[in-house]
Amino acid sequence: MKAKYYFLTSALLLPPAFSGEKHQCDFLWGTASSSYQVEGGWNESGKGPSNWDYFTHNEVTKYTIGTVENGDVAANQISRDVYLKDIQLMKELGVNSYRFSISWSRIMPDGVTVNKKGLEYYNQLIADLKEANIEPVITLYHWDMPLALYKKGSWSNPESPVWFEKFAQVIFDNFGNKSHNFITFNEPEGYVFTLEPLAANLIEKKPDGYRDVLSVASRGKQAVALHNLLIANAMVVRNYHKAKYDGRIGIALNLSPCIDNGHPNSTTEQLCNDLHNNWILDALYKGKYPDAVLKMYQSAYPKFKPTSQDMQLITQGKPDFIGVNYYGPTLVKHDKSEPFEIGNVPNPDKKPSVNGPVSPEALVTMMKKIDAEYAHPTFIITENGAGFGLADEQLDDGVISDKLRADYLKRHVTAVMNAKMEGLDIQGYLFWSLLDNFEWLWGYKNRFGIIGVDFDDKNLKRTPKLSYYIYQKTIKDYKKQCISKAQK
Ligand code: GCO
Repeated sequence: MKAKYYFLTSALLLPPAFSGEKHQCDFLWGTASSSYQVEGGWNESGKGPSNWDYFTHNEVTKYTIGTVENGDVAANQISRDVYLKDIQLMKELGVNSYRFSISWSRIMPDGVTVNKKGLEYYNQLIADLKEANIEPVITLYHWDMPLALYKKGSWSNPESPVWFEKFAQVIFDNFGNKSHNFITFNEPEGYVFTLEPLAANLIEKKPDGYRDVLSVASRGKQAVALHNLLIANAMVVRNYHKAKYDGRIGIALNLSPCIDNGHPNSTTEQLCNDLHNNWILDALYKGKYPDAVLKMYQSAYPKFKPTSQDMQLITQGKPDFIGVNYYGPTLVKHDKSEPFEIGNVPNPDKKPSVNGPVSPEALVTMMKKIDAEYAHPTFIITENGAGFGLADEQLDDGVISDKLRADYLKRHVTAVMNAKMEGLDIQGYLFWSLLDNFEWLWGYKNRFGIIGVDFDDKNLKRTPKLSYYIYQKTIKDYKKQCISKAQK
């Protein structure tokens, strides 16, 4: 990059603000992505249609951002020529891992039959990453499933755990020995309770589609779907462990601590945390759902009757690590007119990010609480990132000058590494995301990449941003201070 940037941003480039003990070199430094958001090739390599092809081809983004957008091409990583250049950029960045997800409908186009060409694509991608000394961190489910299965009711269908178990088995049979890190599900709470029902409501033109998904009636019904998903999680974790692969398997959770600044520890704050964060953590680590929320769901939807055998299975299939997807805290206040009487407090930041207020401190406080409450789990930060809008994406002398994202990244890495030095078992930091990509209901409008993608250019030109260089320097500095296992 241009020398000018080193000069201008010297404050951001100061060595990381920790001088504690050395940490182990096998820490995962990386970036994260997902199949539908970056691959494109929606009907290539024998891929079948997915739920997301269905949502976007039914113009779901028209109802959210006013334009019709989709992941048909996205960042075109289905092309080996294209992704090899991205891998080169990863190499130069200095990362040692890359989180991506496998498109279920590329592997099983109709939800049943295995598509060899789909397997070949991922086999090659894994080989190319490893050739570059980049460890693949493989997510099995980042929200896209074969349309045939979605049409059968998605996770609400009691057969869904078996569908997923079969898919996971194909992945383990083919790639179980090729990666040391697997993730079963990405952000099941946010997806099952909110995003998928919202997408469905929007394309069905349901009046009040937004408010509906927040209601206790909708959430009670979706609790059944999430329960099935947690059973699927347990079955797949168990199978992975039984086969004794040389690796670990975790789950990536959307974790955002609810904070009621006006009334710390209020019932509003507690309820919000139980709804969004503790619902899954309690099920996994305590074999039960938070009582108050369970009662609300059951009174709204009496068919939701988790059995004690189910809960036992869920807690026996504990993940080897918690993947923390953290963007910012959720600020709340009591408000009688809102569902669950939880009102949202607007983001108070002067230059707000679209995914909540910037607070590395809240991440550390949350992880310390989880550490104490759930028997010291291993953590990997599986997503952390920010998008501050177009003002933070302007080209300046060949580099996209995303100062706010660069600052966000730097502050979060510092906080995470300090928390690690203080004793939390944190084994990786994966930034969301390497590239600008298809941001679900918000299309290409919201950008999160440390590398810009020009979606108007036929070659989808990549341009590293300031945050890319800041991350590069940060990783380099931490690597200088690490100690290999043998030395310990
Ligand atoms: C999520 C997903 C990602 C998003 C990212 C930025 O959290 O929504 O895991 O797919 O793109 O979080 O919003």
